[in-house]
Amino acid sequence: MSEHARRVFRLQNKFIKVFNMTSHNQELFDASQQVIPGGVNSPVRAFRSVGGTPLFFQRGRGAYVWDADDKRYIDYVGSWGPMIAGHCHPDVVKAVQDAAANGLGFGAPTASELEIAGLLCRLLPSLEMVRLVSSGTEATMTAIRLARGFTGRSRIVKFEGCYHGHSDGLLVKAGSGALTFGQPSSSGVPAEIAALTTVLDYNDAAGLERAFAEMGDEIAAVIVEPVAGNMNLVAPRPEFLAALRQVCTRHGAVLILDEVMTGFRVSLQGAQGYYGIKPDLVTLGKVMGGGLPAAAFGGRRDIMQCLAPMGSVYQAGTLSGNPVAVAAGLATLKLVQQEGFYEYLEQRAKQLTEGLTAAAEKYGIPFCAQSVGGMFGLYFSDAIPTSYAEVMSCDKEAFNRFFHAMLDAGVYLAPSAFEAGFVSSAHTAADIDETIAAADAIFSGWK
Ligand code: HOZ
Repeated sequence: MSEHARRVFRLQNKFIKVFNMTSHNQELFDASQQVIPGGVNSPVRAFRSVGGTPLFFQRGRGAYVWDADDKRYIDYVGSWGPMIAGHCHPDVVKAVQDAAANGLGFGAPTASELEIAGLLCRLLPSLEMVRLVSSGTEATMTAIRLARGFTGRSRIVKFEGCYHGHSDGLLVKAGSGALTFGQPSSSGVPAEIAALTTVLDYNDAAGLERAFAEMGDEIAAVIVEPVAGNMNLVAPRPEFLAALRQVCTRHGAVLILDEVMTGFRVSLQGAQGYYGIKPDLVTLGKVMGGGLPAAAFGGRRDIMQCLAPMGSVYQAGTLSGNPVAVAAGLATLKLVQQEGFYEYLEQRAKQLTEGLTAAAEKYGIPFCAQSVGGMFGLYFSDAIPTSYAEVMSCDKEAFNRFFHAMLDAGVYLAPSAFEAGFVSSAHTAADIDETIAAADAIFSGWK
């Protein structure tokens, strides 16, 4: 256990007596549950879906993380996406240190905000203007408000199993933790707010057309994960993406691509570049913050100009554009622009998914996997799911067993069957081979 973790634990132990515990993870979890609801600050981290004790991490380096017992894991969560260059990349750490030495925050404009805004607009052609915020939730929440302000309409459309952060109107039939715990619609969301959200089936172009035929003139925006990554990974059908663009244009609705997960993850131009779809608004987070809290939304100039102080749609934030977070983002965005970065990432992700699939096949286990750029999905199923319903019919218990066996073998996968996985440029071919060998050993004894 690190000195810091030890200090925290000693502090907690002033109030709580824990007997006969051998795992420091368990000790920390027991103590945490006394002062943090569920012992965690974000629900999926509690391991409720897979069972067992969550790991408390003390450090990370490259493709590896170490838990409170000092056990090393090959990490396929990468802080849920941001660690695209691996943990503690020296360039990112140096940029953060330099920025911190100049001031942790001003609540006033800085030149680095201009630099990252300009870079985002250059890298993503659909961004004519961009505003920085601190989290993906803030980005999506504000993009929705902006679309409503711009169109003067109230209704929004989302897709079952897609997760766009935890603002009220978006926590309706949501993915990620909401799905993991079987409560895809949160209590505390007023029915009147939820009623303004129409939920459709992901990848169902005909359903989308029908909804627009019925109420197209009420719809302010359609928000979608261009690759769904919060109900495991579901890749978009090309006709679905094309229909999204067509109906939004036809009916004057704002198409919001939620690229918090896919932005700078599936390609340098995100999913919009990967699939060739032009959104009206885009939300970004994760990679663009390099592991620190930076996120953004942006898009068409005529829409973005509706934002205060130019327009009447309000949004603000003390930490928006925080210089230390922006420095981490800029350093990370510099790394991903290096020649061959995404080819390497894609190769590692493919090596992993193909290797795991081949291992399972050897023992006749119904398992498949796929990747898009640097993100991947694993499914205990005969076929790769293309819809929410198909994801739900995968064998969740098999995933949970696999998850724990991999954890024992030193491989850290997302602790839920409903989350995508991530590789980084720090993962070597040898790391992936080690992961596949661990899975092979597990599958060889699978009953
Ligand atoms: N919403 C994240 C998974 N898609 C989980 C975030 C976290 O627990 O850090």
